[in-house]
Amino acid sequence: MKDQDLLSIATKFRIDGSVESIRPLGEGFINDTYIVRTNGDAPDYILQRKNRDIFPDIDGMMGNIAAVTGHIRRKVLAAGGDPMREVMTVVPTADGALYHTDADGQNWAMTVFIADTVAYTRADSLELAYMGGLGIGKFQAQLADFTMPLAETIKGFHNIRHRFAQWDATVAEDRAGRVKDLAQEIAWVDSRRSEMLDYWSMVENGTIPTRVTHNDTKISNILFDREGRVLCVIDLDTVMAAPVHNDFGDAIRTYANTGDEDDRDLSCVGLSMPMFKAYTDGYLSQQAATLTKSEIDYLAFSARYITFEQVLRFLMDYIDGDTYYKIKYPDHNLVRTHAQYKLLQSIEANYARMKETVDKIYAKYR
Ligand code: GN1
Ligand code: MG
Repeated sequence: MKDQDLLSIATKFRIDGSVESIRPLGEGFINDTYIVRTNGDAPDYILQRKNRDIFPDIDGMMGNIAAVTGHIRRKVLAAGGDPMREVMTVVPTADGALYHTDADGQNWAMTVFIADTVAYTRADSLELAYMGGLGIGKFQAQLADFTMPLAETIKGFHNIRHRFAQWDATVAEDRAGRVKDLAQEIAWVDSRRSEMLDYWSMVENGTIPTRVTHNDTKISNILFDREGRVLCVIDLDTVMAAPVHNDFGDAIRTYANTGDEDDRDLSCVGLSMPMFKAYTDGYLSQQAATLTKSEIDYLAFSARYITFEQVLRFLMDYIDGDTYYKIKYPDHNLVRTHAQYKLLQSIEANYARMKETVDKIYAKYR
């Protein structure tokens, strides 16, 4: 995108100061993100082009973000915290809208850049895993009394019944002609269908409640201050009503993996029990008082559920010819599939110990 175009988009928003530069930021798979630097004392800003294919309901998404950040802001103020640092601030356009649509029909949104923060691309210590759990636990706890509804930004995002329907259609269509070489990988998904649907049935029948969840809880979505304290959770695009398990399971999938999400060396990939324990400790330090028995009982299972779902999603995108996730090389989605499957196997092998760990930590906070 040309600098001049970016500048004209940035100035559609109610920003303080004048723009000095606009540069790309970060490595998200989905949106395009820029940092807008301003002169003098004015804050800097984050400008994001929201991916329209993935987030078609921009009104719903931005409405969710505004409602949730507004709710947290009131909590932060009541607790004597700093409302410009402990929650994201959405910057409206000059005419008061939550986003701007450019001449090409692209949707743009802006938030205040929070300065002097530390973010991590991977949780590489037990302290950090504990703090990450605390951060997501606190986020959920701040929203425990949020009045629904929230828009369902991505239909059926972590709904495995919906994912299996997409899966069946994608495998049947075989758009890229890749199914013939994937018998083993496809069996990984199909063989776990019933246990995954059994869990989801409990969400459908209300045994497992839904709450406000973030739905993308990797550590890079938490901002810390320089002293290592959690400031706030960012990337709220996928905030939705869902089981708390989505957030817990996705955090374990990313934090407690000893390797990378797309590791080619499968011997590096596996579940770290100490990291699992540390994250669970931080999380339950904030959420033990809120969660019901069914939520506690399926916390460990959620790591299986979300990691399985990620295997399915990466493989489905590979079968579909790589249309969803940005890839860096031709079989990237297949490499991701294998790495996540290795993690899934490791979680399955540790499952009994994971359940014991949850119960022990829960008992400590009750
Ligand atoms: C996507 O773009 P990013 O990194 O925030 C995806 C997540 C996946 C993740 C896998 C909206 O998140 O669900 O778990 O990639 N987000 C969406 O790395 O699909
Ligand atoms: Mg995200």
